[in-house]
Amino acid sequence: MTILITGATAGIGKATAVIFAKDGNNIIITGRRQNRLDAFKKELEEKYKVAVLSLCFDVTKRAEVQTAFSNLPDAFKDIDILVNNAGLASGLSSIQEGDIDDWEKMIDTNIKGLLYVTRTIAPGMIERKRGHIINLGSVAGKEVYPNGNIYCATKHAVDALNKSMRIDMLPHGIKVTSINPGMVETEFSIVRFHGDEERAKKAYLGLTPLNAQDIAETIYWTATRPAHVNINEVIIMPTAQANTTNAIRKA
Ligand code: NDP
Ligand code: 8X3
Repeated sequence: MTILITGATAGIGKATAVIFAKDGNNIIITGRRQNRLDAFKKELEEKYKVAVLSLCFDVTKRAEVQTAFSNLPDAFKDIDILVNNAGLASGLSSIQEGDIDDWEKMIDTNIKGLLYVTRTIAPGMIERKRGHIINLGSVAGKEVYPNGNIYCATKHAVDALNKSMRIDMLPHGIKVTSINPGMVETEFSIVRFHGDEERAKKAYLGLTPLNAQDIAETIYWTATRPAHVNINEVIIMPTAQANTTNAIRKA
């Protein structure tokens, strides 16, 4: 199979690429950081002897998305699985104090970026009557939490889009799944706090969060069910976190 994973330079996307590469699939990795893409492509090719295509582009730039997929080499043309993973939180502020640049970044990446990629890839799946779109939502797309406002709104949008895609893809036999994790320790909080690593660490203080591998395994599980089974959505939490506002932390 050919697996396209957006945002594969770090965290969940990177772990997902590894798990599918171990299985011998062709992998397309994307992200904005060329140096990371280059190193990761080499690592996957050498360790797992699979074909890897790296595409460096920003999912928020519509023209870049279209160009990136306009001329795929034959080995990568027939994308079987799209993992819409690229996404971020930027800032954690009340609605009255939030930075509008942060808001635009989240809306452009988590909603518009996901849409640009999906609009580009879905028609090929429909033509081939085969495919699976896996969207990274979040527990923040199921509930809200203090100061989470815009991030939560973008992930609620992903939740709605996931349900809509499921209906639109139904006649074409294309599977659609959303993965909705609670706290996962990746670069997510470092990005949310604009590079403040100390503040990012505090998000996970006193508890064991999920890790990228936990989510990659869940994505892989949904992608490897029999043809007649579609997992519509998964909510996956650390054992120490019940929902967005209740977590147990050791002193
Ligand atoms: P990371 O910050 O570790 O990874 C995010 C990835 O997204 C990177 O590869 C980054 O690549 C890519 N990315 C971000 N913005 C863009 C962009 N504009 N264009 C292209 N690629 C982009 O975070 P996670 O792995 O934790 O997050 C992955 C997904 O999981 C996100 O959608 C996130 O919302 C979701 N999620 C995360 C949770 C968590 O607690 N960590 C919980 C629930 C959901 P690059 O910077 O190279 O462009
Ligand atoms: C990330 C989970 O609760 O930190 O989507 O926003 S949370």
